[in-house]
Amino acid sequence: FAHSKYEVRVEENRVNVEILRIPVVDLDEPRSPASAVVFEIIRGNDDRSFEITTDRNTNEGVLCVVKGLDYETAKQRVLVIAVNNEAPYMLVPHSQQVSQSTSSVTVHVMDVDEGPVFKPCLLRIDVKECEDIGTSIGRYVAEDPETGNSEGICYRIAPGQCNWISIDEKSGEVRTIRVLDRDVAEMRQGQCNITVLAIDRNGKTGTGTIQVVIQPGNKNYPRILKTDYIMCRDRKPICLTAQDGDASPYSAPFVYRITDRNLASSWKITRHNDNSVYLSPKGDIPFGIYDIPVSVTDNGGKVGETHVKVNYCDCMTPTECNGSTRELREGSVTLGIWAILAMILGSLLLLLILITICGCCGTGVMHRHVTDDCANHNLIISNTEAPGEEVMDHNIIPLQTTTDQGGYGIKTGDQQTFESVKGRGHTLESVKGGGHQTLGSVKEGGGQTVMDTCRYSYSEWHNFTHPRLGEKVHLCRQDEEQKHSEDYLLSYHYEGKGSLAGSVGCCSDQHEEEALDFLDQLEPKFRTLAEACVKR
Ligand SMILES: [Ca+2]
Ligand SMILES: [Ca+2]
Ligand SMILES: [Ca+2]
Ligand SMILES: [Ca+2]
Repeated sequence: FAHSKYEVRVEENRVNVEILRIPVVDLDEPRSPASAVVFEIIRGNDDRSFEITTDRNTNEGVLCVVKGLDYETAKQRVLVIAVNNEAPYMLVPHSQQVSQSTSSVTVHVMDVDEGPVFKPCLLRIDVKECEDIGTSIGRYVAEDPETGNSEGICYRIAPGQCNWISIDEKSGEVRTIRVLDRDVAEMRQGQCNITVLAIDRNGKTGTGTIQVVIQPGNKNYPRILKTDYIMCRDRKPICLTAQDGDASPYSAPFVYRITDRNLASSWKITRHNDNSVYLSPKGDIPFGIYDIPVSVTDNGGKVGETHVKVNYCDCMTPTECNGSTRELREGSVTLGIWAILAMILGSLLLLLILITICGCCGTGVMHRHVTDDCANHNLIISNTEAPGEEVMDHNIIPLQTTTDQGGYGIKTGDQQTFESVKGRGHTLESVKGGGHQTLGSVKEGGGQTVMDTCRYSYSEWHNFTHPRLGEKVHLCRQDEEQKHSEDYLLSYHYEGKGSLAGSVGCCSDQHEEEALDFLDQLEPKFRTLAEACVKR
């Protein structure tokens, strides 16, 4: 070493700065391993704040600060540095050991005004759930390193954080500014880290962190969810289960108790598990509805009372247990849905039959005695807003005939009757008046026109309708494009298989009444059809 003592100055808290270069003198050949030197700090660097390296070009030792020094802890540091060659010393036999060359370095740490320091830098504060707003939950203070106390320091909460707490500017006291509740969406995590600033007189700041942790509280009392029960003659115990919105330890295990003294003497509760119990009658009790108040206590001591309604009944006749219990109410609702479905299906079936009947009569090849009764079977399709009985037959005078997409209109005073070509082909003429109903059907198929009328009961009607039917037949015959004829042929839908009657068209094959026995075995949906076409 050129010198045995060095003194340097460095500001506190600075890191990775070179503070000293230490030259050495070596008489060995330069730039050889014998002259290359290695420095070592052999004392005063227990905290490893310093490091020394060798500059290969100059063979100087370079002393650096690698960790911030603290003026308040130590104002100066004294290091002892040793130097060696990379190559071991070659000792002449019987000579003295070469003494190691050392040098001491005194490092003076210079004071810097620093911001206040929180102790600890992270403070955890546990808060019970649902405490009142403004509850003091702790104190968080910082010290100014220069003064060693908290005087003159003011505290703030850095903006843009969870808005749960406030800190007193002077005292550092921490209070809640909201009701902390883990059920609130933003508090579901149950904790939040909040950065707090401390500012000293000179405006230097230091930061610390408060970790607020919401401890679950006993907010809810347990309740029995299902309260309506039926108990039959077999007296099978009822399982009561309570629920509590809290987490452990403010939830299960629950303690159940019948709070009504009279009922407690006739009913008993036996434990099933932490959550549920069995409720059963103690001795012989009469059938009837029992309203049993049951209190449930959670592990935190919070009590909730629920009324359990037990319908103790014979269950031999189901109606006996009806009406007062939830299950049965639900059952009847289900039944209601099926009833509605059945009604809809029934309506559709009725419509189907109606269409089929129209089709059957419309074919006109059914040489059955279709009496005037046939008109009573759903065949009157009329938009009539009829005056009814008082309108006499002779009042019906054709005033106006319009052709509108195959439909005719007949006006009879205030009474309007429609003759309509319905669906894709069957012509239905319906006239209603004075309680008399008549049906006229016209069909054209494959160029052949067949006209069939159900038997007219009244000659007046015959006189009136005959010329009109003739006109209609004439119109049908005029249709040479077959388009209309096709329509007539497709007068009803195929209704599936399985019927003994096969199809409605089979009616045309039956010329004798005796051969129609199959009508007795028709499926229900064809029965009305059969009855409409056959007067039995
Ligand atoms: Ca310091
Ligand atoms: Ca300082
Ligand atoms: Ca300061
Ligand atoms: Ca609870």
